[in-house]
Amino acid sequence: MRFHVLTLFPGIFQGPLSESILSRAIGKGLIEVALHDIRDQADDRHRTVDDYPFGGGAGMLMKPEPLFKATESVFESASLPAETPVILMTPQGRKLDQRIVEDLATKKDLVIICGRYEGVDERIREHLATDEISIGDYVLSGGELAAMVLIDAVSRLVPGVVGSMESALDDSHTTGLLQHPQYTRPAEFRGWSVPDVLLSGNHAEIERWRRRESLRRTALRRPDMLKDVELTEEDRRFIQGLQEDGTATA
Ligand code: 6GU
Repeated sequence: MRFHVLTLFPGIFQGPLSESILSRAIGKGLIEVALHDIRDQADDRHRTVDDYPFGGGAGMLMKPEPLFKATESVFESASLPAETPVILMTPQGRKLDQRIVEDLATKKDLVIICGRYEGVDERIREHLATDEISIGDYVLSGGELAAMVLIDAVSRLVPGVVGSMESALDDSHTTGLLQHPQYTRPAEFRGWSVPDVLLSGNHAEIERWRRRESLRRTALRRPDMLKDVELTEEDRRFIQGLQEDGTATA
């Protein structure tokens, strides 16, 4: 999987890409992150990449010419097929979720444009980007951190990036439910004990407990998620019981 990132601040990516899982994935050749400085495509003496909005108003906008040139140059030099997604990172985009991440993980290449938060010339949206993505309802100084979030989430789904031991399969959001509570040693810490069932060795009971705790936590913290998840009759009865005895609000 190759990510082609167009940014005014390539340095922002160095830290996250040089540590832990992503660094290893790059080392193993499972993912590639090519950083392109948009400023390299500015053609005036001052290497201008932004300008004032027509009609007035606060903030500067990204100019179209350097971004179009930078994108076209990436398509050409990497021989990208025309259908390669060009994603503009912007707070106005559709909100990223695991479903979108799973879809993007099926692509061979992604071109990612990091907008600055004041905005971009509308022609970039209309005639260059094929998709616009936001990572949530808050404002960042630029699209770089959002792009890094996207790259991390997508990379985890590339085969081999996350080891089978740390498998992404039962992560919160992959199952559609929040993850159940987890414990490690010691079995008692400052008087707080690990639930007995987890020490019981009874795997069927442990799975049942985990499912219920996932349901409980999701019902309590993210009830909106329950409508999109497949529930068994037993799941439904459990949730019903939570609502009746008030445990879900405890
Ligand atoms: Cl993609 N960009 C900016 N600037 N702010 C954001 C965002 C993106 N997603 C959430 N907030």
